Parts: sequence; C-alpha cells; structure tokens
Amino acid sequence: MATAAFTASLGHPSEIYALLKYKLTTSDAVTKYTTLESITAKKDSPEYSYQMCYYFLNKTSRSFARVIQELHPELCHPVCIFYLTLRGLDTIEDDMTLDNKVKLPLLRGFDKIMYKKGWTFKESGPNEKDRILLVDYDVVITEFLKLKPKYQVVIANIAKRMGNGMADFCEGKKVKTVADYDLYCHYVAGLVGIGLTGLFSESGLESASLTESEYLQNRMGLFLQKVNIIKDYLEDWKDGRSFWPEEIWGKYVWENAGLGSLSKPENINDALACLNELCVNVLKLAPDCLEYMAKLKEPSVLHFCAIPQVMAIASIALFFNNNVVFTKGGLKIRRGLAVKLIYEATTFDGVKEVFKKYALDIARQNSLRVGKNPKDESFMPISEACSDIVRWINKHDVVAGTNKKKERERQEFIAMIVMALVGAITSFCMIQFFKWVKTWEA
Ligand code: D9A
Repeated sequence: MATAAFTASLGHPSEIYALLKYKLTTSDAVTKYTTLESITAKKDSPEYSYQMCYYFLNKTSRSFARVIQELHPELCHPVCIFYLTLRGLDTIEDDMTLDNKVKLPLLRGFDKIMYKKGWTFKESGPNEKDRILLVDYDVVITEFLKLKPKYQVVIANIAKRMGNGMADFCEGKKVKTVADYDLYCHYVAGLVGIGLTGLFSESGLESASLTESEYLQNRMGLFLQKVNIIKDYLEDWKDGRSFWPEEIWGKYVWENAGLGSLSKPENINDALACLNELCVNVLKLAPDCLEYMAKLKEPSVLHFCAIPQVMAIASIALFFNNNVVFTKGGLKIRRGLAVKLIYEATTFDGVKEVFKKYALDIARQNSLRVGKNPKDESFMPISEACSDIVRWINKHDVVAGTNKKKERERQEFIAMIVMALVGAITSFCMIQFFKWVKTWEA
C-alpha cells in the first residue's frame, strides 16, 4: 500500500515529502481500537461499547476516522456516534437484498431505534460492507444514550429526516429532474452537513449564527455527494443503481437508449459532454462551501470540514472531461496528493489556495479542449463557474486582506499608544529623577 503511494507520487516531490511527514509524525495514539484484539474492556463493562464504537469507526473509514478523532474533545464523541448512526442508515438503504417491507419501516423508524437499548439487526445481506456494525448496533445505542441530550436531539432529528427521505426514494421516487437530484443529495448528504453544524454550535465551539440558515450547511453535503455520484457512475450502473439526473443525461443519449449507453465507446463525445455538464452543476456549489468554511472559528472543526472539500475539488479536476469515468471508473486522486491536501487544509488561507489552484487548473484544461467535442456546450459554463470561484477568493482575500490590514493598523495603533505611554512615563520619570538629583546636589 505505502510503496504504491510513493511510486505513484514519484514525479511529485511535495507529495513524497507529505507522505514521509504523515508516516513519521502522525502517531497511532489518535486512532485507538483499530483491531478487535485492541478491545481490552470486558463485554459487560461500560468501556466496552465506547471501545467498540471506535473500532467500528476505524473499520468503516481509516483516513476519515483519524480526522474525527483529531476533533476538539467536546465534539469528538458526538461526531463519532453521529457518523456510526449515518453508517447504520446507509447500510440499510444500500442493501439491495432487503425487501422494502423490512427496509422502509427500519428507515422511517431509525430515529426511534436510536433509543431502543440492545437493538441489533442481523438480516443484512452477506456482502454488505458494514453489516457487522448493525449486528452489534447496540453498542452505538449505548453510547448514544450516554451523550448529552442536546447532541441526542440533533442526531435523532437528522436520522428521522434522512430515514424518511431515503425511504421515499427506495419506494420508487426516481432522480429525473435536477431538483430530484438536489433533493436526493440533500437527504443522504445535505442533512449530514446540517446535523454536523447542529453539533458544532451546540458544543459552543462555533457560533449559533452558523445554524441560522440550512442553505450553506446543505451545500457542503451536496458538493461532496455529487462528486461521489460522478465518480461512481460505472460502479452504480453495474449494481443497477443510477443517481445521475435524467434531465441532464437525457440530452446526450438516443431515444430510450438509457444512461448505460454513455459507457459505450462510440458515444464518448456525448458521454464527456454529459460529464462536463455535471461538473458545472457541482462546481457552482464551491463558492457556498467556501462561504460556510469562512465562518468557522474552531481550528479542528475547520480542518475536519475542509479535508473532504479540498479532496472533492481536486477530484473534480481529475474527473473533468475524463473518459475513464465511463471506461474503468473508481477514479481516485493519488494518496500522496490526498495527504498533501490534508496539510494544506489546516488554515482557511490554505483552503482558498487549493480551491483557487484547481479552479484555474480546470479553466486551463477547459481552454485546451475548446471546440474539440461538437456535442459539448459546457465551455462557457465551466469557465464561468471557475471564475466565480476565483472571484470569490479574490474578493474574500481583499476583505480578509482589508480586515487583516485593519487588524494590523489596529495593532500598530495600539502599539503606538503603548509606546507613547511608555515614552511619556519614561520621560516623566527621567524629569522627576533629574529634579531629585538637582535637589540632592543643592
Ligand atoms: C461526512 Cl459525520 C460524511 N461523508 C463524507 C466525509 O465527509 C463528510 C459522512 C459522515 C460525516 C461527515 C463531512 C465532513 C465534514 C463536514 C461535513 C461533512 O459537513 C459540514 O459532510 C457534509 O464523505 C459522506 C457524505 C458525503 C455522504 C456526507 C468524508 C469521507 N471521505 C471518505 C472518502 C470517500 O471517498 O468516502 O468520509 C474517507 O475519507 O474515507
């Protein structure tokens, strides 16, 4: 694994450096309980459910699990339990072996299940990746019930809205229009952004103003989910699932040839034109995500929110006009690049730099391929979306710069006052001293 990452980044020294730094500096102390053997607590002891929750967290997503465990201590456990609750819902929604008679009541009643001590579910399909989480789901409920009620309310409320939304789409609602597309992404990802923001502000680490409108919080989720949906086109199609909105792909396939026809080599121009239009649709969300992250105050929360966002914008630059989405699928940015982005996402200035770099990169790719594909009308929309990102950052830099300048001037002004004061006091003391010496001599 590691060697593959190094070889892939051989031509990128900054990525090699990031990989080395990551390997040498990040200790395993952060991610405890990564193996069943590391669970020391006895099954009936209060620590057992706590340790099992982190075992499941590390099992379901290694890299992201670390970022959750680096969150401020007040937020780490509520976010861990929220993450596992979402994984539980996801595992039921994704399970194509479950009949709707079983699936729908589970999804619509998942917020109630969170309060059912000892509840577990053993009927997941054998190939469901996180079925073991549901088999031992009682440990998640035990830890959920230990959380402060203010966090329980946020998590249960999101479980209710997401469970019902997922059930609507499992009952047959299709992703036909772009509005359906936004609604589906709202249910499975927008509500995650809304839930996390609720936890952030309930913790007192972020201002309540963050939760005023759900608009920006929702866009944080839509941005990540739409990038995943573009990436997973082929894999989803093979599993008999499709989340691309027909209102868009319908323009690029022959009468009832179906979304699958885009993966046929002879339709590559239509496929790329469709892909690029979906890239426009997701790039338009970027300024709102930057707006959301600009409001964050707690560094560990900014880092937690920024990492998936910078991975997403880097992924769009990789997917844009890339036929591998239709031929092989499973496109991923290099591990070395991912680690480098983790370091660049520690400050908001770093996040802006990354978004600016990829917006310019996509605009450059766009200009190099202009007019090559007769089916593709996304040239202008792409350049507009990229310039909107760069314009937001420049405006924010100016504002930030002005604020920084104002801040600097304020500090300079205070420093000047202090110096003047010190000067006055010193000269006063000097004068007193000389007067005293004079009296002494007299
Ligand atoms: C997130 Cl609690 C997710 N999803 C992600 C991961 O980031 C978001 C699932 C549960 C939680 C959080 C996320 C992170 C920070 C702030 C957020 C946010 O909002 C303010 O969600 C909107 O992808 C899943 C959804 C997109 C459905 C929400 C990042 C993550 N990355 C994976 C890589 C991958 O490709 O899945 O899980 C990983 O690093 O393993």
